[in-house]
Amino acid sequence: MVNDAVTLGLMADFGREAKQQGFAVLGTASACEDAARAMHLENWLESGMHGSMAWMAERAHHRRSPQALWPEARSVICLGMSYAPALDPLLLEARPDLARISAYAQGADYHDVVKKALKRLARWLVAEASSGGHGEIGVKVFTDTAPVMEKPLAQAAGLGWQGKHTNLVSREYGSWLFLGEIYTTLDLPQNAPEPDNCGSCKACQDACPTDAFPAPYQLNARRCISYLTIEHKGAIPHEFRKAMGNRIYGCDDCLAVCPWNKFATAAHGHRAFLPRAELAAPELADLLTLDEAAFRKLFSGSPIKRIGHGRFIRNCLIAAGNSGQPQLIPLVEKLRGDADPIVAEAAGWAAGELGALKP
Ligand code: B12
Ligand code: SF4
Ligand code: SF4
Repeated sequence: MVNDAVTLGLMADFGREAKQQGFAVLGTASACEDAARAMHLENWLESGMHGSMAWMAERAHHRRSPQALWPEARSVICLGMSYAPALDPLLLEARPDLARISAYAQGADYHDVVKKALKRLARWLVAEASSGGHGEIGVKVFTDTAPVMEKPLAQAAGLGWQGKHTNLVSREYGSWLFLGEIYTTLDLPQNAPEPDNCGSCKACQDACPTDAFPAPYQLNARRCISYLTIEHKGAIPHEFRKAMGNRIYGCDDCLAVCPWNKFATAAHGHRAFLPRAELAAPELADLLTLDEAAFRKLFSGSPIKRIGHGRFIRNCLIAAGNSGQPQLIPLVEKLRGDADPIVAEAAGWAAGELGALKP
């Protein structure tokens, strides 16, 4: 039997190791089900707010709690890696000739960076637990893609709270944390959950260009530009096209306006997420000329490659239609004959929008 002091010592060493692996913050939560959390997920799915993300519903029975996914799990170690940007992500709003790529996607793909760091840490934990007398322990690591409710778990582990925009906000690292977890069979002491510090603020809700929040703490993904540009496969619904402006991949608006970000500096950011020069403020004209091979080359190692060439060009065409830049017309016209009907339709719309500017 291992005593509490040994476990606390192990976790103190683990904390140091996590920092070495690039994590800014960590905490521990229970793997048991939380009824309110599971109910909110159920309500959200029942109301269809997940849109076409069928994978959210398909494994909802696993997503509802850590033990539903892995009954042997006893504790969840939640970790956050910072990608705090050096520049305000809203700066490019006034530059319709340039495309806006969300801050999280201007550097390396976090799925790769966080997953690798989690695996290294999990291996360290297994080895140290074994040599420290805990015997053989089980671990599983996750970031983003698994059926795990990462934000409420991180709140329970004391990393921050779910703000009214639904993302986790940290007192120290603001809105700019990627989340990852290690589920383990180890019984670990738990952190106190972080209380909600939003107060009467509603800056994030007011900032949303598509009115995607039916109520505080609830997001209708079908209206969210992040969903429309990344997850949605068909034509972009007309009602959201103007509001998308020059955002071609994701959206940072509700995060960027959060007052808690004044404590998050770029110095906190992991260097893997420093913006690649060619992705910080790309010219729309350059992006519209990318063919499939050039798209793959430019976005190798970036999360943007996941949406594929067609969806990417569709997004750029919406931005072109919103740009008021008649010099883009020849590039847009060329894409009207594209074999992909979604691209061809978006090109037709953009040409109409730009043509309407001509006398
Ligand atoms: C699906 C998904 C999306 C969807 C839907 C987002 C959403 N809010 O659900 C879309 C595509 C829109 C999206 C967008 C983004 N995402 Co996303 N996404 C996810 C994913 C895969 C699942 C989230 C989920 O479980 N949603 C289901 C809902 C029900 O859960 P929830 O938001 O936690 O809801 C809680 C509250 O809203 C509350 N609640 C619900 N109803 C009610 C009712 C009342 C009355 C109350 C009080 C509370 C309440 O309870 C729920 C449970 O606690 C996670 C990864 C993961 N596995 O967790 C990443 C994740 C949330 N995304 C992430 C990021 C970075 C983003 C973007 C910022 C990317 C971008 N810049 O474009 C945007 C942010 C948009 C936004 N405002 O949320 C990060 C967030 C990190 C953080 N610090 O929080 C995550 C955690 C990925 C990661 N590993 O880092 N995302
Ligand atoms: S990411 Fe953009 S569109 Fe989505 S909820 Fe936030 S502000 Fe609204
Ligand atoms: S902008 Fe205001 S309401 Fe929104 S998450 Fe930040 S503190 Fe909370």
